[in-house]
Amino acid sequence: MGNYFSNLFKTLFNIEQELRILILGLDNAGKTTILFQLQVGEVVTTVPTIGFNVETITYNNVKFQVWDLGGQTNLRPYWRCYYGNTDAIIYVIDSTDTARIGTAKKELFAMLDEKELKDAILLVFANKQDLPTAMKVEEISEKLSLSKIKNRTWTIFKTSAQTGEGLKEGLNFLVEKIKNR
Ligand SMILES: Nc1nc2c(ncn2[C@@H]2O[C@H](COP(=O)(O)OP(=O)(O)O)[C@@H](O)[C@H]2O)c(=O)[nH]1
Ligand SMILES: [Mg+2]
Repeated sequence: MGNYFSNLFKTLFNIEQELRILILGLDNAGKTTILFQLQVGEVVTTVPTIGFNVETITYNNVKFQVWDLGGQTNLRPYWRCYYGNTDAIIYVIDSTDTARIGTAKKELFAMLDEKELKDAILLVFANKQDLPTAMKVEEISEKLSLSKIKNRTWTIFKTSAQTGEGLKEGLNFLVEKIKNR
């Protein structure tokens, strides 16, 4: 799988411009697993003094940054340090977490409200689709009210960070949209 993504990245992200992609979602959604599944570079974890982890991988001109949403709302202002020039947000949902889908929605719309993220493409990953209790992608779409998102390119993919399902398709979508901007 590692090689596979490396090759994919070579062809997909072989673009001149710098790209910044945020991978966000509640804790336990599968963000770190996705990062490792991509295996395109070393994952560097930094803990800013204020106390939330930011994981970063860089592949050529593409930089992915990951942190957990939810939890302490007083950290929110510090997240802004990472928003600048964001091309895309990959929003990861634990499809088995029916209890927190409402929180996931609230956090998503709070992010989309951020002025600096207004031009970012949104890619939602309905993750953990390999598990039998996973909600279907349509249900997640509905519970997140994705159809209410206007003035932004967005889509939702079913994924499994475990098997790799859907990750390639998702990244393909991103690259196509970014190229056509
Ligand atoms: N079955 C299954 N487990 C997953 C998947 N993605 C992540 N996990 C598991 O869910 C837990 C949380 O994943 P992690 O990547 O740490 O979530 P994060 O908090 O969003 O970074 C770990 O035990 C992962 O192995 C998936 O697609 N399928
Ligand atoms: Mg993590």
